[in-house]
Amino acid sequence: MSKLSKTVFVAMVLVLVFTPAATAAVTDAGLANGNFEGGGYNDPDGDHRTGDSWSQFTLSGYSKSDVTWLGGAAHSPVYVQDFWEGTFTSGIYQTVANTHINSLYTGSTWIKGSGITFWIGLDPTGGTNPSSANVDWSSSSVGTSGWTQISKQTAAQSSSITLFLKATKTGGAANAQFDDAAMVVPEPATLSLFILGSLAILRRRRHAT
Ligand SMILES: [Ca+2]
Repeated sequence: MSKLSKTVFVAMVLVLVFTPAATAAVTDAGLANGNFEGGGYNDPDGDHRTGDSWSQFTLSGYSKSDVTWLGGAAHSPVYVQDFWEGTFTSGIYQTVANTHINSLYTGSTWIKGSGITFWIGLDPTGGTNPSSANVDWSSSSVGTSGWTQISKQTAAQSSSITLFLKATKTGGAANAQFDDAAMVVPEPATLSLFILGSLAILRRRRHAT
């Protein structure tokens, strides 16, 4: 075995030894303004403000919404996506492009609101209809006066995937609030490419000697 081959072999062994840590690595799937610090816009009017890069939906009832300044009560710096007013099922969604088909995507968000019921959903086909049967919803979580994280994982089926954050309010005084939404994808592909690359170098060296 040449010196380079030995070096490559040692590198491969090291990679295999550290495989559990390496495969646990995740990468940001490209969700924008997940922390709601990036501003908002009227969707469709001043009573219904939505975080930039997100779109709003109402499935039933009536809600008002805003990107609300909560200061230190926000989960991350100061702003949250906020729903209140009557009884409603409302939420927001965002489609992320350049997904890898069959890769597992994990969407997550922090939720707050006593007695509010929350869900997080993923449409692995990239659709934007919250009523579609394609949306893979989490089980419901009832909010409290503190921040709780919920998540959902699904395998992408097209070149884009949509994250939905949904809340149902049936009474009470609490607002439905979201902060620090995220979408990540595990990256074993990088590791596999490295091993394949190392094997290719080894084979080339063997042929050369
Ligand atoms: Ca925030």
